[in-house]
Amino acid sequence: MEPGRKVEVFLQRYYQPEIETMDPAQLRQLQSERLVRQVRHVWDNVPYYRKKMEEKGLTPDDIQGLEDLHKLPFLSKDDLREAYPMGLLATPLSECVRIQSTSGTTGRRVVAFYTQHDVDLWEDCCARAIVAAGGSKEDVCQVSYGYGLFTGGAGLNGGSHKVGCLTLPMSSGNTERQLQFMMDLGATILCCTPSYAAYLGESLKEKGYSPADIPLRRGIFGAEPWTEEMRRDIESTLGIKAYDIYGLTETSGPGVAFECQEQKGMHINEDHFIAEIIDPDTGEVLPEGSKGELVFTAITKQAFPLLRYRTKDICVLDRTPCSCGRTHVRMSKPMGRSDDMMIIRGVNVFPSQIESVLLAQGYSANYQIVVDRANNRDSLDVNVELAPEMFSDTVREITQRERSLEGALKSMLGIAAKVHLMPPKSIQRSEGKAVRVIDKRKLVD
Ligand code: DLL
Repeated sequence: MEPGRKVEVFLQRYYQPEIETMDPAQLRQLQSERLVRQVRHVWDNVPYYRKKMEEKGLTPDDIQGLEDLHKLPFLSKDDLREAYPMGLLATPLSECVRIQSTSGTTGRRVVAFYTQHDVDLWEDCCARAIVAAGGSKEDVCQVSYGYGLFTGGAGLNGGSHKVGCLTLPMSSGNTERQLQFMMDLGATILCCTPSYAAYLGESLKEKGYSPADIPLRRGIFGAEPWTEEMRRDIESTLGIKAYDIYGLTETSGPGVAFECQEQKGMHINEDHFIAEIIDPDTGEVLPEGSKGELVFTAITKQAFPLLRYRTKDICVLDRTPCSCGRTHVRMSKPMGRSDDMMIIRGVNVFPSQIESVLLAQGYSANYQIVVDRANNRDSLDVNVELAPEMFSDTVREITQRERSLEGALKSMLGIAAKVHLMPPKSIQRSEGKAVRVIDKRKLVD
């Protein structure tokens, strides 16, 4: 156990035990029935989807169960753009009670619609995640994901209510007040992005507090990639156990998958989502255990039910039994997105590879990757912040540190990177999803 981490007590094992531990054959049967019903629902109500099925020569009768899933066409972000804003809506607008949306820096935003039934099921998924992390009605749950259009705040807020936690709807930002409320109101669970958790940990230390001074016991972090090294870092600075949670706006938001206390991947809520892994280049469905792009079919959503939606997240599914007793399949941490992968001098580079080298060498996750191109040659620069105690090093020591990091990066990536060590606090902190890659080649194209 990390120093400063408090003792863990699990008062409740599951939020919906009958579903979370359902016999796998029964679960497949449930998925089949729901799939058949959902295909009929989109066929009847979404002309856009009906056309896509017709183009493949399909009618709902061709989908009799899970074994026919592969026949359905994929949906991608391009379809969402084309059908924006309401072309994929499957219920009358008057049945919808909510929208949420992505932060979408490029292209059109994704707008997802929810009926009250959809909100309920989504909150159940988030409640499962909170209970799996050891949460119960005895907890005070500080939700520091952004509220508003982003799904993080709304989803965890709803889940926390369902579990019966006292919910602190902090939203992101105002770090001073976050720490004050955490202490004054006795927050035991923190929900936010891992980069904001790291920032809160850093601010706590700066204020002269130790992990033992705060009541927090667990964190539920997601919405962006984070490495095991970053998990250990956050766990020790906040004195908690940190759990991963995954989801995307298109499928409702957080809670599509979550970690249990075993932390051997995230259980996908398979009664609501069917997961497949495909080859991102050919679209071919890959055998279980293969690494590829995750595809989801939402089988219970009413208003915005995407079928075979390509997430672009690259991961592996694992069906080996989990000792927590949950029977739902587990997904690995996304190893990056197929559209996150940078090709630098012909080599595939994922930001997560760079992050694990930095954290393994004792640096924090405050870094920025800058890719550029001059004279037809790609350059890779990594700006890394020094911890205050390293900053006093001599120029020679700093240069040595830079060379050592460059060596480690070269052996991880197979290509050379230039490292620049920067003064403490020189890289902007993130209150939501961190922006760690600046690809100037893309800005020019
Ligand atoms: O980030 C939903 C969410 C909110 C998940 C709070 C977890 C907690 P979007 O903004 O639509 O939705 O972004 C979805 O974020 O396709 C992944 O690439 C990435 N992502 C989400 N969770 C994780 C995670 C929310 N645990 C996109 N690890 C997804 C790595 C994640 N990447």
